[in-house]
Amino acid sequence: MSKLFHSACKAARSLIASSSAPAPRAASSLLADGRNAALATLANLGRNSTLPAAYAHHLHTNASSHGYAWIAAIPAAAYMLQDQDVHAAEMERTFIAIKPDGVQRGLISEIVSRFERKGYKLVAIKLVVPSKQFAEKHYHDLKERPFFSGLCDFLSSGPVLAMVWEGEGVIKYGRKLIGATDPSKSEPGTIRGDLAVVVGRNIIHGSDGPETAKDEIALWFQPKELVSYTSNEEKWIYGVN
Ligand code: IDP
Ligand code: MG
Repeated sequence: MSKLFHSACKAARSLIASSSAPAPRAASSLLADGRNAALATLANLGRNSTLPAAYAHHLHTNASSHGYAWIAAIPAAAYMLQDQDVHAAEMERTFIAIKPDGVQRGLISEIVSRFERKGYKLVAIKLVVPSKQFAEKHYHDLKERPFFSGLCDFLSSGPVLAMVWEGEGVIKYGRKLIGATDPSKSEPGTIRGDLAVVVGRNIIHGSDGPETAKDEIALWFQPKELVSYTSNEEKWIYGVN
């Protein structure tokens, strides 16, 4: 039920963003997903003049018999979509850092712009020089590797641009934007593929999964440094058809 509710919220947001709602699908798929529920809800709110009255009527006469009394909550959900915290809460976040080599080479704007242009949202950013102990915490899972000490020396050798980016699938796709660990094997078009040559100077770090993302964000940022806000572009970046 919460899945349906979630997708109804998304559909409602998309419909609010567009000036003309799409025509509804066949009545047989009524209530098959949250999108149709959201369409009917908006008809109820008088926002959608193109929805046939019979369609909305069908929804109402069937709602309680199918155990969909929760649908009454959707107008409230549509209203809540205006609340930036509600929206921010449903989005994935990842930790991205430009290492000292990337900062020194003047690649900050190039790298930030690749995440921005993709459609991800920057929710935290700061320039820091981490201590070696901090670098060792960050790379704790590599402590058995022969390059561990040199890697931590390097990360703590100068300014690092620490960031948190937010968006649907940002953890996995962020890694795609970054490219393979060894730049000699990274695809052209990726950050490391285009801008780096050797593994010891691969200019950028990105969390490799949901757990590491959570841990790394908590290591580098205090909760109050993470800024939840609604970007005006979101209604053009996200939507359902
Ligand atoms: P990742 O940065 O792509 O997640 P990891 O395997 O987590 O790659 O390694 C962390 C960092 O350690 C790499 O980004 C790279 O800077 C460094 N590193 C990885 N493998 C080697 C190596 O074989 N020699 C030297 N440094 C390495
Ligand atoms: Mg890693």
